Parts: sequence; C-alpha cells; structure tokens
Amino acid sequence: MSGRKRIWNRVRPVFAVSIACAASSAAHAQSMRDVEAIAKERGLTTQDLVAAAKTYTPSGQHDDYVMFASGGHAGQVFAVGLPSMRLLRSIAVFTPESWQGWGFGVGNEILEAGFPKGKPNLWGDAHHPALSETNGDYDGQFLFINDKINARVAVIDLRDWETKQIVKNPLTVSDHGGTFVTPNTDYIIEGGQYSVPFGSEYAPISQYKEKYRGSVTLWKFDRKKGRIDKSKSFALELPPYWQDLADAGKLVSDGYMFLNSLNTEMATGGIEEKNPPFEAGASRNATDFLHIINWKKAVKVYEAGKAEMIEGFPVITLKTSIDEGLIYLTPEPRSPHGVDVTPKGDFMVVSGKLDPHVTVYSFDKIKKAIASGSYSGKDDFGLPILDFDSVVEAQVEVGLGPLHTQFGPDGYAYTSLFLDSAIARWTLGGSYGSSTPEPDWTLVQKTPVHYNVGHISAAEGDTVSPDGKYLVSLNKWSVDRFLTTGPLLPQNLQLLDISHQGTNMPVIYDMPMGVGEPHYAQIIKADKLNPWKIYPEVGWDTVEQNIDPMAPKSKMERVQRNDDGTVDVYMTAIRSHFNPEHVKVKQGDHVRWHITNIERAFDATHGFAVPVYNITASLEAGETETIEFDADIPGTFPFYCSEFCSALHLEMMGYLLVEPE
Ligand code: K7E
Ligand code: CUA
Repeated sequence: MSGRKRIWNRVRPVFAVSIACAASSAAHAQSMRDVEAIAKERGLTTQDLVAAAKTYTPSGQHDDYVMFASGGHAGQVFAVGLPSMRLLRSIAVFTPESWQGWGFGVGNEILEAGFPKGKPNLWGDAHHPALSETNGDYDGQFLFINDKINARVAVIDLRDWETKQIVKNPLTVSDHGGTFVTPNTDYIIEGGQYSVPFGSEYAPISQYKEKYRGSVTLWKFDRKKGRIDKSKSFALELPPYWQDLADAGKLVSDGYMFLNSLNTEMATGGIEEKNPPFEAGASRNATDFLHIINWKKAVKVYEAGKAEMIEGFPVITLKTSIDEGLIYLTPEPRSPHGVDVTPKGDFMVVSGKLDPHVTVYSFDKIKKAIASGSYSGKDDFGLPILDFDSVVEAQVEVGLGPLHTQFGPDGYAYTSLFLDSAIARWTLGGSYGSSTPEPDWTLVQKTPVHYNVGHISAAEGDTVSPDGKYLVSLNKWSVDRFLTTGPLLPQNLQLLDISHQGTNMPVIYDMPMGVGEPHYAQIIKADKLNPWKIYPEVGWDTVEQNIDPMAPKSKMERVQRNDDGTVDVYMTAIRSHFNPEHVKVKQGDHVRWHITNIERAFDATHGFAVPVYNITASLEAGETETIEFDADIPGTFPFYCSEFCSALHLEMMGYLLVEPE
C-alpha cells in the first residue's frame, strides 16, 4: 500500500490530494482488517477469499457468460449467469410451468404438438441443449433441446427466451444423441437411444434383431422462420444398437457427424427369465461402434428421392446407406460415452466408461481409411468397419470413468471422470498452439469435484473458438456439500477457474440446483445475446413473433358475443387495472379471451389468473395472448393479476361471471 501511495504522491504533488489519499488508504486498511476478521470468524482461507473475489458480482454488475443448462426431468432449461452462478431464469419447455403460464393457457398448442401418439405428456427429460451456430461459433439466436423420454426436440427463440416449437420424432420413442447442430445450424441432429420397432409399434423382443431399429434424424432448421421444417427433414436407419451421443464435424470434418453407441451386443435383457441383465449383456464385448456418417452426402441422397417413407417420414434405409457409402463404423473401447469433436474438427474424442482412456480418432485417418476402401470387416447389417488402428491417433490415460470432453483455446481438453469424481486436463497433441508442450497427448492434471460428475461445460467449449476461463462441472451427487434437504438432495454445479495454464484449476463456486437434474449445459458469452427488453410492438403474438391483428387495443376493449355461441373477450392490462373488469358469459359458452399488456416500460409484466378454470398467464410488456376455454362451470370467479406490478396490484382484478343455463 505504501508503494502505491508514494507513486500517487509523486504524480499528484498536491497537499489536499495527499490527505484524501491517506484517508482513503486508511479506510482501505480498515476494510482489509474487516475482511480478515470476517474470514477468521467464518473459517475462510485465502483461497476462499480469492474464489469469492472471482465470483462475487455486485448489484447491477452483469455476468460475463450465460450458461443454458438442461433441466433434466424438470423438463425445462435454466439460464445461469457466470461467474456469479446466479439463476437468471427458467425457460418452460416440455413441462407446464405456472409462472410463465406454460400449459395453463400459454403455449398449449406447442405442448400438444409434441404429445407422443396423441397422449398428453406433461413432462420431459430435457437433456442436451444446443445453441445455434454460425460457422461453428455460437451466434446467440436460438437454443434447441431434446427430451429423452419421448424423443422430442424443442426450439427456443433467444429474442424472448421462449419455446416456439416442439416436434415429436415419428420413428423412435427415446433419444439421447440430440440436440447437436451442424456448423451453420442447417440441421439439428437427434440420435435415438433405446431401439424400438419404427414408430414404437409392437414387436416381441424375440424379434429384436429383425424388427427393432436405431435411427438418427436430421431436422432441417429454417432460421428465417425460426422453426424446424418437417417437410425437409429426414432420418437414417441404423442397426439396433443403442446409439448414444452425437456431435457434428466442423471445419475440416464439416459435413460429417459422429455417434457413439453401446449395446452393439444387441442384448435384450430379461433378468427375470434368468437372462443376463442389460448391464452385463450390453457390456460383454470389448468394443462398441463409433458411427461415422457423411450427412452432407445423406442430404443429397434424400433430395434425390432415395429415402423411403416409414411412419410418414423419409428414412434412408441401411441398404441405401451402404450402397451410397454414407455410414462407416469403427470400434470404440468398452461402454463408450460421448463423442466430442475438437475445435479444429480434426479429432474425435470418445470416452470409455469402463476404460481409463479417452480414445482420439483422427479425421484425416478416417478419410484415408474410407478412401482406401479396405475394411477390417462388416457388422451384422453389412456396414463397413474401419480398422481401429488405422484411424486412432492417440489414447490418453486420464482416469476412471471418463465421460465427456470439452475444450479450451490453448490446446487443452477437459474430460469429466465419473468414478474418480474429477476433471482431467490434458493436451491435444502438438498441433494446437505453442502454449502446450511438445506434440504429445498428456494428462496435465486432475482436479477433484464433488461428486460423480456427468457432463462438463467450458465457456464456448464445444465451438471452433473456445474461450477457456470457466468450466462448470455438473455433478450428479452433492452428498455433504450443502445442508441436508431430506433424502433428496440438490445437484451440485461447480464452477472451476481454468484460466491458468498448467496445474492450477480450482473450484471457485458451488451452486446447488434443487430442481430436476441438469444433464448438459452450454456457456455463451453474454454479449452475443441480444434479447428484447420489451416486445417490439404492442399487441405482439409471441408464437408468430409478429403483431397479432386480433390483439385488443386501448379503447377497443369489449366482450363480444358471436352468432355461433362463442364469446371473444378483448382485454387490455396496464398498471393497475384490466379492462373490462366484468366479463359476463353464459354457461356452455366457448370463450376466447384475448389480453394485451399495453405497457411499454422495461419489466412491466402482468399476470392473469382465473380460479377453477386452471388458467394462468404471464404477459410481458407488449404481449398478447389468447386463452380459450369452455365456460362449463357456472359461478363467480374473481380473476386477478398475479405479478406484484404496482402499489395497487391487489386491486388489479375483475370478475368472471358465468351465468347458469
Ligand atoms: Cu453423459 Cu444423458 Cu449427456 Cu448424462 S449423458 S452424463
Ligand atoms: Cu398487474 Cu399486478
């Protein structure tokens, strides 16, 4: 401190300034004593104080990154700021969410479009979020996420952070290899998981090999419309292995995609019939298959009309794929999990859950092996198998239970180790910049995490230009890290500082996540996101992202009875009243209730809630919603605004009067 004071005195030799300086320096010294006293009282180490300084974000100061984490069986997406690890928002996707009114009047048709076999399904197992990309880099426009339990894909528009579309996969009933985008978001990849007969139709399990099938679907994304275009989407038939995770090639490997798999044994379980259980049967072989698929060529084959319609959806059959040379296999070590393409697109990293290594495949070698046409064999379905030794670049021993790999900007890769409960940092050969040691593939260090890590996510860590800086470890168990919350404990999202090269990679924050089980997350630089502060115009239809011509406007509020016995309510909301306040209908009327929030102020959200009728909505400034219901229950129903919007918020109410027949 005295050093700094001396310099200040030298550059500003004014007596008054010196006094002020001395005073502030005294205050500073007092603050430091306070910090020391607090640290002592709370038992904090110097490292703890450094971690706090790295993550504490004062009021009004914004985070540098946003992490979009899947909500697991909460069926939602959670947006978390980094480095503060503050939960910023949940985004309702597959599961009704009452704050946003999702499924309670808002988004009902979007949810219904995803109902499998038309059956109302009101939850999802949200798995792998994927941010839209331009040239392999996140562009901040859209977010996609899959639902593993029912094989659905959702589209979220990052202008308003709301779900716009849910599509149900017509072929498979569970998916895991999604969502992953191609480098310009032309396609969203959705790989299946547990094989079923196409369309999830019935077939006895004894016909597994003949009737059951795997698949990978390429959903065409129309960026202009912000929607998946089902009419330009197609799938590839795959053997009934359990295709697992996927990744799209990029840069040198652009045009290809990679899926790992398990249960190439085609075990069918049946522990109750004294068969080996799945866990044994599906990990009998020493290797499974990495699927290498030329998706650009597949698009051409599809566009040439060579796909077959199955379950009303175009499918490139295995036979066509073999004839056209679309799919190649190569062995991957025991119970593989995850396939992650390096930033330059030159290597594919596969982990073996039961193998302490990550296996690194060279795309260059893969291309050469395909071109040479010399295969080490074919699988039971006739797919060519590339010789393992001819396509592998390296195997790096990283520790026990490797799962997922992410990347830094400096030639480092990071792999989660489930059994070790650790994150491994290792070097990606020598081709990645000068900061890494000589051309080698070496484990640099391991940092313990708590506990049972699944996915990890590094800042922009699966793009062509990873940022480094932060890595979040999504831990499945938290055990003793927090207060015990009964036998059901939160997940633990741990933030690691990876900005220092070499051996220092400390955990700097523990974030309990007491909602669902986040699986995977992607972390984007906050300044790439450019969300609306309010809807662009009053009367905004948030599905069409345009003005709703039917939107109620100020001075045109009314309750309109139509000849066909339906009733249209045209209502506006502004602090602190609805207009109209009396809505009188007759029992049996079909009611279309249109409401516009005509506010233009930042954050001026109103709620709309009706008792008994199971209706709730969140109306952001400018938003129009139409809520439809049958007024089948007569009575007196006070509706009200459910957001504490103003001093007279409690007065923001009205009566729905349903006159008995
Ligand atoms: Cu590894 Cu479902 Cu992405 Cu979990 S998956 S860990
Ligand atoms: Cu509007 Cu409370």
